[in-house]
Amino acid sequence: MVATEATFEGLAIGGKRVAASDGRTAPTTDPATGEIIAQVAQANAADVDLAVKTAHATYSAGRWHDMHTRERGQILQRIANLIRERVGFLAQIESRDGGKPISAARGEIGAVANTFEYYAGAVNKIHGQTIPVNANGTHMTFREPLGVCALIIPWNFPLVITGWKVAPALAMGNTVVVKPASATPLSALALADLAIEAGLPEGVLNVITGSGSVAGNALALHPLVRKISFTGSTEVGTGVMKQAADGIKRVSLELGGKSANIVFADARIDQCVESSLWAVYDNAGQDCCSRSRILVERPIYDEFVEKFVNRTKTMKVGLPTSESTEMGPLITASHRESVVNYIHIGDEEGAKRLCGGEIPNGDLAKGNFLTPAVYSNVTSNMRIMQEEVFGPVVGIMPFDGEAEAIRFANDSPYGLSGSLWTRDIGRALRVARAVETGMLSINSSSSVHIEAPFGGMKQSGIGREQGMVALEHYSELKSVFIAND
Ligand code: TAP
Repeated sequence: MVATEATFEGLAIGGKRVAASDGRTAPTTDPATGEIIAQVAQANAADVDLAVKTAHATYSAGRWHDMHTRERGQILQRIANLIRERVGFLAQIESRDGGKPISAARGEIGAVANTFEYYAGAVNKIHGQTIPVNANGTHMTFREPLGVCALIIPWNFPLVITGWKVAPALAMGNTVVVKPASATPLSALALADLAIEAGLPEGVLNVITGSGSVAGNALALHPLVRKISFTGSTEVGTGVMKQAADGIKRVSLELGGKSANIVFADARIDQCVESSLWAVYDNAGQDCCSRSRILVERPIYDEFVEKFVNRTKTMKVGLPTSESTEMGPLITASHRESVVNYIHIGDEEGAKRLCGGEIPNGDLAKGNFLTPAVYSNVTSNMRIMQEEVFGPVVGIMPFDGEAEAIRFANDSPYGLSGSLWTRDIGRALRVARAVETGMLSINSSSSVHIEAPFGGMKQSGIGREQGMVALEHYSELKSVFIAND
C-alpha cells in the first residue's frame, strides 16, 4: 500500500482537515527518486492562529485534562495499538518521504508505538507529594498541565520525534500544535487522523504543515503557547529560545551534536567496528546522536581503521524500497550539497579520505545518494571534526591514554551523545563521568531507550525527552498549603 495524495490534504485542526486560508500548497518529494509524493498545505500566520486558538479552547474546556486518568491512558494505548496495526502503511510513508530504508522505517514506527504505550502507562503514575512543614497544616504538591504546547519537529526522524513530544505532552493533559519539517510533513498528518480514530477528543492534537520561517515562526511567537519543544539545528534553536523569552514560554531544545566514539585498546575490536559503523551511518549519518568523531587508542589505531574502511566499502547504498539496503539517500539535493561541501573542506584541510564521498550513478542518479566517507589524518581543530556534517562522513583520530581521550572528546561545542569501548570497568566509569555529554553508551552504539532520559549538554540543548522526566517538562509543579483549622 502506498500513501495517496488525498490522505495528506489540508492542515489537521480541531479534528478536521482544513485548507490553508490562502489555499497555498507545496510538494513533498521522494529523496530517492525526486518524484512528488503529495501536495501539502502551507499554513500562514492566520492558520497558525486558528490552530493555537483551537488547541487553547479545547484545553480550556477541560475535555482532555479533566478526563479520568485511566481513560486518558486507554486512548494513548489505542493510539499505540493503531500505530502497530498500521506499521506497514506508516513505514511506507516515512520511507518515501524521508528516504529511509524500509526495514529501518518499520523499526522506527515500532518505536513510536512503544513511545505511546510507555506514556499510556505513565498517565496515572505522576503525582505530587505531601511535605512535612513547620506549620499547623499539610503542604502538598500537584503536577499541573501547562496548556498549549508547540512541538516543532525536524526531518531526520519525523514520527519518532513527534511521538517523543506528543505522547508525554498528552499524558500530562496538555493540548498540542505540531509543526513537522517541510521535507517530511506526511507522517504527522497520518498520526492526527489515527489519534481521532483512537478516540482522542478533537482539538487536542493539531498539525500545521508549512515553512519554518512562516508557520514555525508564528507558532513560536503565539501568545497562547505556553511551551515550545523544539528539535532541530542549534542555529534555529537559538532563535526559538529568543522567541520563547517573549511571554516567558517554557522551552526544551534538542539540537545538534558531534559525538565522540572512544575506543580503548582493550575493546573487542570486531564487535566495536560493526557497532561504530552503525553509530555513524544509521539514517545516512543524519542523526543528531551520530558518533562522527572516532577516537582510537594508538596501539589498535591502524587495525581499527583498516577494518572500519573495509566494512564501509561494503555498505549497501541503495533504494529505500529494497529490504537489503543499508543506507538510503540524503534528505534533499541541497542538504547533499552541504555534505559534499564538507567533503571538499576535509580534503582541503589535509585530512586523508580513505574511501567514499562520491555520488553514485545508474539507478541512484535521480536521488540524493552519497557513498560513506572515512577520513584519517584528522586533527581535533579541523572543521570536519568540529562541525555537524549531518551526513555519512567520519574522522578517525588516534589518542594516547585516558586523559587525552577525554580532552579530545570534550573539544566540541556540542555534548549530546557518545560511546566508549573498554573492558576495564573502572576506566569506563571514570571516562563516562568526565565526558561532557547528555548521553553515553559503554560497549554499545546506542543510548536511546524510551524509558531513559534523552537530551544534551552545552550547545546540544536544554531539557530532556523520554522517560518519566519528560513529563516534568510538560507540567508545572504547584505547591499548596492547607491549614488544619
Ligand atoms: P532545522 O532547520 O533547525 O528545522 C527544525 C524545525 O524547525 C523544522 O520543522 C523547521 O521547519 C523549523 N523551523 C525552521 N525555522 C524556524 C523558525 N524561524 N521558527 C520556528 N521553526 C522553524 O533543522 P533540520 O534541518 O530540520 O534538522 C537537522 C538538525 O536537527 C540537526 O542539526 C540535528 O542535529 C538536529 N536534531 C537534533 C536532535 C536532537 S534530539 N538533539 C534530533 C534530531 C535532529 P522547516 O522544515 O519548514 O524549515
